[in-house]
Parts: sequence; C-alpha cells; structure tokens
Amino acid sequence: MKCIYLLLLALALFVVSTKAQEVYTINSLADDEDAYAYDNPDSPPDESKDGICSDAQGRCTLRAAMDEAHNRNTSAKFIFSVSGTINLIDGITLEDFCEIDGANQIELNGTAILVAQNNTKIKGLRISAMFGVQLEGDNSIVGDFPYYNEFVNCYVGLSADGNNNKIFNNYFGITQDGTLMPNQFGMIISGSNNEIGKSDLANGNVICGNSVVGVEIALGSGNKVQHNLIGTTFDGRTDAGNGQGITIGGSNNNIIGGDNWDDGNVISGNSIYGIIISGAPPDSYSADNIIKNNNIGLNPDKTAAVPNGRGITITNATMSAQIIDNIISGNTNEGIYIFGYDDETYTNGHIIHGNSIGTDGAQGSFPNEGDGILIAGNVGIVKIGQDENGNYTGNTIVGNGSVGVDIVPLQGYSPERITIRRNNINTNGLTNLFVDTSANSRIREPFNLNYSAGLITGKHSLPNAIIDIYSANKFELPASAYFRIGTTNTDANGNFSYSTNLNIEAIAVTATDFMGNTSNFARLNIVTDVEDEKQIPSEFSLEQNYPNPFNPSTRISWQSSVGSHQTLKIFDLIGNEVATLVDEYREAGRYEVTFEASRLSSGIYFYKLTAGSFVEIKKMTVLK
Ligand SMILES: [Ca+2]
Ligand SMILES: [Ca+2]
Repeated sequence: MKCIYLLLLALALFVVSTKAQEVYTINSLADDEDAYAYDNPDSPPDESKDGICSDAQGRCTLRAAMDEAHNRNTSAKFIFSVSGTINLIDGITLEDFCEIDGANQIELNGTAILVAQNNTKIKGLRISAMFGVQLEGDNSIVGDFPYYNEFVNCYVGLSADGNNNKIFNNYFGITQDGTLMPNQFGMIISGSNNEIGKSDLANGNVICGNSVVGVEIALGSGNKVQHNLIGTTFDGRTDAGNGQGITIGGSNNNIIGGDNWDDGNVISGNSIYGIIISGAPPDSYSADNIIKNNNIGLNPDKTAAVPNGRGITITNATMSAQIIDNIISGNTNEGIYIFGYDDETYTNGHIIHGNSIGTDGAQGSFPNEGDGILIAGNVGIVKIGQDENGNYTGNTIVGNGSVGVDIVPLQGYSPERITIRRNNINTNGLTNLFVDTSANSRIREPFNLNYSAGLITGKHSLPNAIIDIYSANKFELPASAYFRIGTTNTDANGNFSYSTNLNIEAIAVTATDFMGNTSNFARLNIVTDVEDEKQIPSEFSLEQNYPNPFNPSTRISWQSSVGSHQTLKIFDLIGNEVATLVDEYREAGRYEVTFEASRLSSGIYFYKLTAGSFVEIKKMTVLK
C-alpha cells in the first residue's frame, strides 16, 4: 500500500515538473519577411499564439513555428514534412526545453543560425553557416545516437559558452558518408563541464578535415572529450586530418580520454599537433588537464601510422598536465614536446607515465620520426615514469627516429628537475637517453662501474642518490634500458653496490638526486666469459674527441680491426646531419680526422662512426 502511494506521488511530481511539449510540423522551407507567426487583425483571437503554426501565407515555416512556441511560452518539438535547405535570413533562438529534429533531411544555411538556450535538443540537421550552433545555455544535447548532425563548411561549426551540454555522435568537417567539407573550427568550447563524445563507440563524434582545429577548448574547465575520431575516419583514412586535433588554451581540469582505454579518442592524422596545451601568460594558464588512454598517431585498429605533425605539445605556462596510458606513436616529429622559451612561458609540474611511445602498446613498432619525448628550455618539474618518491609507472619509449628522451636547453634556459625512472628506453635511432649536462641541475651519471661475481658496484658524486640499474644490449651502442634490474642508493661516500644473479650482457645505470634530477645512462658491458672475449681478435673503438669542448676544430680518432666501408658523420641535437667526414672503404687500422666547426653555432653535437656492423656515437660541444 505504501509502495503504491509512493508511486502515485512520483507520478504526480513527474506530471507537475514536466511542461507539455507541443509538436509543430514544418511544411515549408521558406524563410522571408512573411515567415513569422501570423495574427490576422480582422479576426478576434491572436493567431500568433493560438498554437497553430501558420504564417502570413498560410505556411508553417521554421521561423513561424519557433515564433508560435515563443509567443505561447511553451516547450515545443519541431519536425519537418518537407526536406531540403532552409536559407535563414537571420538567426533563430531555440528556447528552453525546445527540440528540433531534421530527420537528416534538412540543411540550415546562413550566417549565425541557431542559438540554443537551456535543455534543448538538436538533431538530424546538416548545418552550414559562418557560425553554426551556439550553445549559450546549459544542459542541451546536440546529436545523441542514432540522431546525429553534420557541421560542414562553417567558420565555427559549434560553440559552447554554457555548461553541462552534451555533444554526441555528430560529424564535424565531414559528412556521415565520408565527404570532407571542412569547417575552419569544428567546435570551440568556452564553458565548463561539457561532454564531447562519451565512452561508447556509437556516441563519439567524427571531427575531421577542419582546417584550423577540430576541438578548441578555451576558458572554462572540466570539459570531457571522449571516444571521438579526431583527424581520422573509422577506417583510418589519411586525408581526413584537422590542422590541429585538440587545442586547450587557458582552460583547466579538462579530460581528454578517461580511465579506460575505451574512453579514449583516436587523435591521428592532424597536420600540426594531435593535442596542444598552451596558456596565455600572464592572463591565463592551463592547469591540471589530463590526457589519458588515447591513441595519438595510429589508425583506429592500431595497424598503421596516421601521423600527426607532433603527438602532444605543452608550452606557454601550462601547469600540471598529466599524460597517462596513451599510445603516442607514428608521428612525424616528436611524440611529446614540452618547452618554455622565456620567463613568461615557464611550464611546470607535468607527469608522463604508462605511455607507449613508438609502439602500438604491444609488439608493433610505430616510431615517432623525431624524439620520443623532447623537453627543452624553461621547464620545471616533469616526472617521466616513476618519481623519486615511488609514485607512477614507467613508459615504454622505443624505436623512435631520433632520441628516446631528450632534455636540452633552449634560448638560454635549461630544464631543471626532470625525473626519468623505470622506463624501457631502447632502440631509438640516435641515442636513448640524452640529458644535456647544463640541464637538470647538472647531475652526472654514475662512474667507476664494475661487475664481479654477481655484484655491480660504482660511485656517484652525491650521497643518498637513487641508483636505477637496467639491463642493456651490448650491441646497441647508445646505452639502452630493456628492463629495470633493481634500484639501490649511494652511501654517505657516494658508493653503491647491487647484487644480481641475472645473466646480463650489459647494464645502464642512472642516478637520481633527492630533488628528482636524473642523469644520463652510464653503461657497463659485463664480460662473463674471458675465453670468448679473447677469441675476438681485436676491437673497434671510437675515442672521445680532443679537445672538447672546442673552437673551432677538434680531432676524432678511431680504430677498426677489419676492413669495411666506414662513415663518420656529425649530427646536431635534433638529429640533423651537419657534416660527413668519412664515407669510403678503409682497411683495418687506426685513423684520425680533424673536424672544422667554424660554421656551426655553439651547442651539443654528436659524431657517429659506422664501420661494417660497428656503430658508435659520442657527443661533443662547440663552445664559441
Ligand atoms: Ca487575429
Ligand atoms: Ca498561430
């Protein structure tokens, strides 16, 4: 009895709280000076508010229907008995609780055509206008499966100044049939807590081919971007990129992706950036934005690269970004680039963990052509993998074209506290880990490494430094990290030791100080079988150049035990070849060349010797 009473009460409340919705069937595509709700002055009742949609010519136009509902102060649903294009002479306001359903038979054209207030629904329309839909209010739904909209050939397809709006299952810059019709801006979000796509396949948006940007988030906070295709179609077409996939500028606490892989977006094929987060200092900053579980640079099946120019760029006073559990692979330049170039653009507090950078997250190799991660200039704290307090997990950073993790100065500024721990970093093209010694508080790598009877020992200049020891491949000449063997600390005198029973051929070792600065890798090849070593008749070796640093010239010497084709080339910090000193067959022997660097600017360079299967890289500094 009590249950029935409660049920009746609930029904009564439902009836009270829901305005009756009037349905208007629009039977004309016209929009002209006669297309308003009409009151014939010769008849007594006011026909502009009698609930019957009719204009001065007896038509029910979209404008007359909206007008009629407005005059009656009711919620209304607008449907169509005609199909085609309505050229709107002026914008139309969709009032609170009103709904428009074009059944995918109606196109709206014009300048600024549809302004939505609160709790509206917009579906089944193709929208082609300078400014398509403006969500001024809250709680509206644009799209929603299976009712989509197409925003095409707009300057701005959709803008949301209001909050808590939902934008699901629409097409921006491309039709449902896959025809590109670029907007300049797919959407611009400047309100808060709006949802762009949601975490199931049918409800993401396809946001492709927009010439400037697919999704721009400016101002506001707490918006969610989930399960959208941004720059590629379902079948991974490569012509569908936006200029930039997602830009966040001066907006906080937004989430790109989510806690599960299915929440993430495919952000691939965008010509400049997949994602850029940037503040506008000193007026606004972008803080606490999260990028999690997205595919950035591969097709939706993860079977082919669909490159963005760069995967993720973070700059201009962006604070505390979190980049977690993404695949960031196959991009044309860097996977992740974080930089500040002056005092205003200082950027700080970022976390990068659990990402696959250069792979599909399993065995497939999809290198970023530049560095896996590049951090340059006026950058404060960044945690790449586990931090000095044991929080967070490592990244896999393998196979990228240039440097795996690259920490370098920019315009006189050096990154300060970059923690790089417990990552797998190997088989990157130029070198695996490079920390310029002017960056990261100049912390040096461990030295005096030794291995004997299962005991690894060494030294570091700092007491109580964290020493991470990784397995390396002795045939991969830049020191590599395939997995972490273990972690220890230096004692008060800077000594450390670690015992292992693993059968390892080489180790790479970093030091991290209590502030979180991590060094380059130090490396030790472990000789376990002296007889085997003796059977190798002689050795290749590449000496450190002398003098170093130098200006303008230095000497580079090497020896090779067999004759082979040999090349000696010079590269700059970002992997550009700047000189070839040797490129010919040479007999076994000892060689030396002088390198003249008067045309090069000050900075770090690498020299790389290839002699048959032997490859070694060393770095040198030009100081003018
Ligand atoms: Ca009348
Ligand atoms: Ca009427």
